[in-house]
Amino acid sequence: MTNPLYDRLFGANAHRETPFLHLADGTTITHATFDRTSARYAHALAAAGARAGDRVALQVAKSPEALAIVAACARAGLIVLPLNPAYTAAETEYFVSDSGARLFVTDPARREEMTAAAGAATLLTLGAQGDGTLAEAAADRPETFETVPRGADDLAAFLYTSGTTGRSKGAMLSQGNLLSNAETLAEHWRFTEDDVLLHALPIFHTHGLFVAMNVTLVAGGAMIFLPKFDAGAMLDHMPHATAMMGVPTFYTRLLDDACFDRNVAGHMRLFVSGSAPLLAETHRRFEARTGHRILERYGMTETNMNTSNPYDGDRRAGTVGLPLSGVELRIMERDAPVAPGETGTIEVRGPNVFQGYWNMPEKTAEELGPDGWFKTGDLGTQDADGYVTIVGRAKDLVISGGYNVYPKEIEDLLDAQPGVLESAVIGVPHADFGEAPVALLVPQPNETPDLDAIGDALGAGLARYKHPARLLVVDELPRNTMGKVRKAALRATYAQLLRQS
Ligand code: MCA
Ligand code: AMP
Repeated sequence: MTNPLYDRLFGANAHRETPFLHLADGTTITHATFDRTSARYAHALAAAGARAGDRVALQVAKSPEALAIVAACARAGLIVLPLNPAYTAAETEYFVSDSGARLFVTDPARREEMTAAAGAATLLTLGAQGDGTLAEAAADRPETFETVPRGADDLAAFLYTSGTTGRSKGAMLSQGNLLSNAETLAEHWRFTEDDVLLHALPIFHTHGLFVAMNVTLVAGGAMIFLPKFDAGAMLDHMPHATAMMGVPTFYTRLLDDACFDRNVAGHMRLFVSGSAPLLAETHRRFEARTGHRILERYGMTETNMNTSNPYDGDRRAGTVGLPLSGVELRIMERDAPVAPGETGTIEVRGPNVFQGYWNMPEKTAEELGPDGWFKTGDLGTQDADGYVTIVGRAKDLVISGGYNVYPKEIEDLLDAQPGVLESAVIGVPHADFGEAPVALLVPQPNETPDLDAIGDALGAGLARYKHPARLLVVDELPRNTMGKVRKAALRATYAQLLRQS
């Protein structure tokens, strides 16, 4: 093999005249057509100046062309850096400049807005309909491409993950990281070429891109590729699918639809949940409604997937299952493993664990030990049977609808607003998104913060999903003897705040 990731995921399917993508408009794209498209994009990326090892920042709508660019990066030895299109220009600028991206691909409608964010990168565009300068540049290129040789240790992707303190960190994932996990999961979850995955996740995170797409490709299967989650569309397409991967919000929204029943789910063989905690109650309601037991798994941007409930064995509600084959997991307390059933921080080691944070050797050393153990920042237990349960997070993080929201990023912005002395952002239970951020503001003495103006400042600076569901003015923040804000106490105080939403 000259390029393990391309060869195994894409090259191995290039001869298949069978469907790879079924689109919402009824069109089907075969594996063979997809491979020819990715060859054209690989030529276009090379013509735009990208060379092996360069970063390509990809902030585009979910489309077959976007996936073809991901494949093009693999075959051209480029490092793909997927970015959420919801990011503001201010957020985007950091990722493009920090990664030193050679190319930055954004939506044609945002070309002007993103010119400054592009910095030294060449700005190209790709629209949801396959329009834009990159699509034009790819249109007449050859449909074969000489694969650029790569090895398992060469980098394939950067995914930025915000830090609980400081700047967002670029997690460097190698070809071997992505491929080993995709192969393990495809086997564990019994994917075959007959599978049709109902795909409604975004493609700028591990879940939608490296789990859903790569597992399908390892098996040579197909995806019903929908632009986003919409319960009605899911119900329409599910009878033609065999598997679905989703965040817990997908499952609660499906259950909220009275038309969702055993018949709709009758053709399905597997429902996978992850990215955020699935309530045991949702698991039970889902089984009662459909007869299916959701298979919950646990992963991270830095590690891909770590654990999974078994395919054949007992899928235990409220647990994330057992360590995947090849993945070691331990629960630690003050540098020593705890007894079975005791709580500690979860550490993992294996071929899935990333190569470190881009240009941040100190941050890397803090979290990834020289012996290969990675500190996840999640708190968990492991029972005598090996089942892992996540009981909390040592890191200050809110997960809203499967998206990570880092309180520190919002607090920094709030603290800089006129009239604000200090702030604290906490995650509060939310019926639809699992949890949602809420901000508590302490005013400067004798001042009244202008909440509308603060809302506008948040809008300009932060993607919509990071906006606090409520801005509350309080007299003071509770602190411990070290002076640290007692967020657990705040979470308890405001636990019912969003219950009605
Ligand atoms: C949308 N909004 C949100 C969220 N999504 N607000 C908070 N949290 C969110 N997750 C905003 C919209 O901008 C909109 O604002 C309003 O909420 C209502 O939008 P709605 O149409 O209801 O939302 P949606 O577009 O249907 O999206 C909800 C969603 C989506 C389907 C849950 O957020 C989603 O697909 N989440 C999946 C995220 C994911 O893939 N995570 C994996 C990363 P307005 O009304 O103002 O317009 S984690 C990962 O990869 C690790 C490794 C792992 O383990 O998997
Ligand atoms: P990210 O940094 O976006 O990759 O998010 C990873 C984090 O999502 C993990 O560290 C966990 O806190 C959380 N997570 C992922 N899967 C699960 C799950 N099944 N249950 C609970 N939390 C999860």
